[in-house]
Amino acid sequence: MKRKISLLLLLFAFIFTIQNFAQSVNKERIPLEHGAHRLGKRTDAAMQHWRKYGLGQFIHWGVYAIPGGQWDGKNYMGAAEWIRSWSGMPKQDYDNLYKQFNPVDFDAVKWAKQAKQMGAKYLIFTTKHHDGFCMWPSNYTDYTVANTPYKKDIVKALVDAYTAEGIDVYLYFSIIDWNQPGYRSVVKTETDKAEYEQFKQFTRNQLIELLTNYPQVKGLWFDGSWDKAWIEQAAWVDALGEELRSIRPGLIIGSRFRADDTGKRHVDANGDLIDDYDQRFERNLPANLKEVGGNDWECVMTIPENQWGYHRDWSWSYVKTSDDLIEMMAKTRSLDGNFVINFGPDGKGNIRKEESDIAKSIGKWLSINGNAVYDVQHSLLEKQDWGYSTQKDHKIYLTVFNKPANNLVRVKLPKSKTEGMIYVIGKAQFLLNQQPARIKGNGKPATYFRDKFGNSYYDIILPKAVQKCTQAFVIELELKEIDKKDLDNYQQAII
Ligand code: FHN
Repeated sequence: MKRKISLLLLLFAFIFTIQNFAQSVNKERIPLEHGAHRLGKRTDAAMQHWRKYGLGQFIHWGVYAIPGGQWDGKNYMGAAEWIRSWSGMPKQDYDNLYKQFNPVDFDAVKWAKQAKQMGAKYLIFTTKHHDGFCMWPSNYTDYTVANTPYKKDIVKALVDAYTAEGIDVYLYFSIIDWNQPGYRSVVKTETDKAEYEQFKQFTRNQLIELLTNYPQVKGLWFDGSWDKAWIEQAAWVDALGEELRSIRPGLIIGSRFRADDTGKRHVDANGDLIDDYDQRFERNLPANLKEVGGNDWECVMTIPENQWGYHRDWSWSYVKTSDDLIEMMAKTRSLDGNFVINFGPDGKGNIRKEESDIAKSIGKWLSINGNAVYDVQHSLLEKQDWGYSTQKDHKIYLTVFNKPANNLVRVKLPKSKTEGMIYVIGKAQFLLNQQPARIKGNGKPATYFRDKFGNSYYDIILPKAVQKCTQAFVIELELKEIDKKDLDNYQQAII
């Protein structure tokens, strides 16, 4: 019997070893020439600055703003900037829209001032969407703003106005171009191949042109790079990326530009992020830091369900409120990302009232609570039911989105990493207006306690003024690491 058990154990040990060996072989890195060119985050000044932004503004604007999702009496429920490809609108009608493009109300300075008031630190602007219409006077096609009744360079106006307000500018550029004869989503024949080569050169020329014309831009924001034809050009696209970076040192490019040698996008076949930050979280937020995978990342978000360009009719989908967006922004920041809110101005150049109201309301909230959003990272605290937390040095910002019904915010403190030390709150205050208010807790102290598992907590009783708050509010804490024996002195430290 004993012998049988020993043999069985030996067999298990053998299977275990083989499994481990197989796993370690699998873990071997796949040699890639065009995968990630760096492991871990970029550490240069440009990228460190990008990390501090917190909030950005996206603007989708082009000739699709003229129909605004409606044509010939019909409402097209899909994304308004795609109307050219929905069955119903004749392509010829769409391709002639530019002859009517005359946004007489467009005022770049007004937009930039509004973005600043909202608290945006960067702009992403659609220089060219999938329809191929260029918002700048490109030398490489006639399908540009220069040939509209408006004539003027919109990209220049925006780059100048936003830069003047201290808002960094990034240029959105679609790889898909429905207007170019050489464009293909798939290359099948020799003719396709030859024409696609011309399209590649055209794309390269336009990108170099954009970087040359607008030297202030900080980065390029690519879209439509999911085409099989583009994915197959990994080596060429990689070289183009290098060329663009050499034209503008510090240039920031997200993970939507190029695929690796095996066709993988965003992260390469070894699981490493391609280029500077992860763009996968469009209209979605990661659940936790694990999903973020230690990468820089950004979430671009629409206000209605899925409309980027101007759509006249927002009645058929849920329209996010400023509170929805504030919660998403707080969550994004607690997970080390940047949050970007999309605006879709109309064909005349007006920003719709709903968007302006949101900009105002977010701006008001940020003017009080901006410390919790700008230049912060995820905090030492674990995720807790009341909301989200961020940190800068020893300051921790709690964005309380779910105000507890008992008006008591219980903060679970992190475990100190230093032997014999413990974290306590040295000071806490509510950011209720421009002048932070010290916590007075209705005369009751906020109390510290430890549970039987050794976890420590602070219970913060909300003062009357905060109890009345109908929006998310922020509590600023200052954490101190102290010796356990000194704990008694800190029991009432936040009063
Ligand atoms: O197809 C586009 C869409 O119209 C919009 O521009 C968004 C913005 O991120 N990008 C594509 C969809 O992922």
